[in-house]
Amino acid sequence: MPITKHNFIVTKAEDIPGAIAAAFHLASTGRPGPVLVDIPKDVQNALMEYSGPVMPDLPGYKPTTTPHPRQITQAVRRIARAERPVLYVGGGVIKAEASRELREFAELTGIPVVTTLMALGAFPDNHPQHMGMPGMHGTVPAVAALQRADLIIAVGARFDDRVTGDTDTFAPHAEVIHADIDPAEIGKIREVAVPIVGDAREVLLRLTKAYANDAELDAPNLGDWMEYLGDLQRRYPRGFEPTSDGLLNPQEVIQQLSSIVGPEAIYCAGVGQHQMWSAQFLDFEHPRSWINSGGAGTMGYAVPAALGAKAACPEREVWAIDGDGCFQMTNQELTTAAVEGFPIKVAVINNGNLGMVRQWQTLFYENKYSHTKLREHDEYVPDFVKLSEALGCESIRVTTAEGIGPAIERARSINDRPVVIDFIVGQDAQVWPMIGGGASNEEIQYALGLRPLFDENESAAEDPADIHESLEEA
Ligand SMILES: Cc1ncc(C[n+]2csc(CCOP(=O)(O)OP(=O)(O)O)c2C)c(N)n1
Ligand SMILES: [Mg+2]
Repeated sequence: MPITKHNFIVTKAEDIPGAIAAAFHLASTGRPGPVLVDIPKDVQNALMEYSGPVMPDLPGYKPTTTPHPRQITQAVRRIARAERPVLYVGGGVIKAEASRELREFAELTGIPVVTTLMALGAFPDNHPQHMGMPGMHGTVPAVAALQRADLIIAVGARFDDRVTGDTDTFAPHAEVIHADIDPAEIGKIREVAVPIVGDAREVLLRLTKAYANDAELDAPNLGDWMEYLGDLQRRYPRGFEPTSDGLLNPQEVIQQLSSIVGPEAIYCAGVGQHQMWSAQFLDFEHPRSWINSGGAGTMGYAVPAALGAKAACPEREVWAIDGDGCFQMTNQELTTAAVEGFPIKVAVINNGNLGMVRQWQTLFYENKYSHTKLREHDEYVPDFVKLSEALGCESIRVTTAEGIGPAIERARSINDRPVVIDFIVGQDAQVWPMIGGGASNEEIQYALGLRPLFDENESAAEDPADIHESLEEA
């Protein structure tokens, strides 16, 4: 039960059709989730009469998709009064196919948007109201938008600890409107002023309508707020420090991949630094172009996910961006990709380490690198190029910055089999910004030892030149 949305054991063959119909219905409606149907061997072997199709029979299961009108009215009233509102958008917006409705509501009200790891692509990265991803490796403006907000409008998001950091100091001045299709999420982590149970698309549609039709409501005046956040965007842009070992910058690999391949592709990631750099350095414009396991933290997810994406969308270019640790968990699936004809591309960000764990060892465990090293410098064991060839793929190794672009172009030109690129990158590159585990969002570091000041009074004091100087020192 704890790892499925629902599960059944079928004890009579006649019950199989009903159980399967119910399983698909449960898995794909309300808050989607996995359903297990356990069919024992004797039931599998039994004979039965089938007269389908069968409708699911689930009298107790009625997810609420239409939000209550009173909650919508209360929400828009609060939104109109807010001075520092923020839309905190989670993966539910993508599941509900609500990107267009999100954009309409955001543009009608002018409210800034933050999108979680699961929601990347729900709102275009290049939109001026987009502050980026909040949380442990989020942008400074996105974190500040939540911390300094007076109203958080959470849609399809669950106040995950990777977003809130220490909950006692999370968004201390904010009232919360929380919309989710799963009532169990509402108020679970954070006290809520206006709970809204409903499908994210329905909620956003109705918020937009209610807002536009209420003659008493003006658009909120957000000039100062947007200026404040815009200033943070200018002072804390996306960037990275060069590696200390002279090897490739992993961020540069991902940045180039994004600029060459573009936002029409589907990108899948494993878990670790490469996943966070992908979240940060890929430019997302559309929903359903980013697939990752989020809070489940499923290492080895990228290759199978890419296979699934390619099977579902054969006309789209599909890239797995994988870590060398994750890749060793599921690379054997490439045989299936090769044999069954799914020409996915895999970019292995090979830092020779369980890099995310190494990062914590560097920052919090006095450089005690225990059990994180996966290979010696310069020794390609396992050799991912040979391994991928053996699995039926074309493969390329890249060790220099000049090699990045041509390798990506070559991978794109091969469509009769999967392609693996083994990017040998530096082992000490770190994911910045960072908020330490369990720390307050106020403690965000932009780079090693560099704490941005995102209070109104402090913000004017800092100059971008100083930041770059401290970055170089760091
Ligand atoms: C099965 C499993 N074991 C351990 C972890 C903890 N973990 C999170 S990221 C990570 C390192 C992943 O290494 P790699 O795939 O090389 O990615 P990198 O961080 O180096 O980019 C580990 C061990 C996990 N999420 N899942
Ligand atoms: Mg690694």
